[in-house]
Amino acid sequence: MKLFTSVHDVTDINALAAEALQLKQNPYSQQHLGKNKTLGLVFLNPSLRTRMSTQKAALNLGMNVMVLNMDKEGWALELQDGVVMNGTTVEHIREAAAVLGQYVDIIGVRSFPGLKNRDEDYNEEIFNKFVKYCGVPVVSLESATRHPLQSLADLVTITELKTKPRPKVVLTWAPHIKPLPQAVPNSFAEWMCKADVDFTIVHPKGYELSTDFTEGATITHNQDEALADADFIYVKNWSAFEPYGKILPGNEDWMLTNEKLKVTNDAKVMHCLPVRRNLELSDEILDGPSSIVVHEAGNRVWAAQAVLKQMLESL
Ligand code: AN0
Ligand code: CP
Repeated sequence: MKLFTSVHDVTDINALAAEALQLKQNPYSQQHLGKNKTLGLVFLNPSLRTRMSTQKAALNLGMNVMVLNMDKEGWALELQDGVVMNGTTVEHIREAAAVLGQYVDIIGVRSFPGLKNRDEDYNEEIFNKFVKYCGVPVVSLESATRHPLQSLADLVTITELKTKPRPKVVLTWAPHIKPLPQAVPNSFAEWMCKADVDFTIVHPKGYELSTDFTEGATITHNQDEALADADFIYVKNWSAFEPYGKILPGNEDWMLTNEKLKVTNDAKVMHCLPVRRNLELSDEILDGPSSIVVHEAGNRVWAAQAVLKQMLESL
């Protein structure tokens, strides 16, 4: 594997999830693969889980890791071609990415959407320029439209904890006070549409995701009906795709509660984290027996390790 940006970069998602679970059983079995190999992690935005779990995964494989918080520690990046750089930007992404590629064998990049210009975000301009100019394999640490390491960890978690061959999985929109990217729900949707699950997406009218990510999903606006008999509930806020990046008024009652869980099949509740308590998800759920959010975050290590392993094997 030379590129990990979406579900389309993976030939067999179930095999990759199985490999992650194998690595969980035996984390240090592949240390030879990463000897004298270096992973560079480049962050243009904050991160706790992706940062720590991907480093841990690389260390488990015997790699060295270097982290650059580009937004705080790097030079201000110019992205446009052909401009006179007489403003605030100091270094062009052409040189910055190419130079990083000289120092490391694999690069991870986190680059959130601006949520202002939909075409720019959905064309993945920043991420794709890194891929184009760095010259080494690239793994997405969440780009403008997708978060594949998260989605793989989510698939690993569902595979690990399911109690029937084809569980019902429901992605439910949750309230938030800030406009958040569609990357996590887009990505979760495209992975679940390929997984062995019955997949439903439920959200208030106006929060339709791009259909590029949801083919095969059942999409509804009635939360109670969608939650009926669910085995896994994936809670996430996202801003509107149209009008792009906006929060629509109302919908505060979409926060998940224990009362709403009563119609489910004793569902396990997932969230990628970070989560705003009592806005997106209630204390009673996060502190109760239904929540598997910390377990899910733990599985980020094995997801990242499975991906890095396949990349190291193809170097
Ligand atoms: C980000 C998002 O929703 O994409 C990162 C989630 C992993 N969340 C926030 O910005 C709160
Ligand atoms: N879920 C996730 O990617 O968390 P971080 O933003 O903290 O990395």
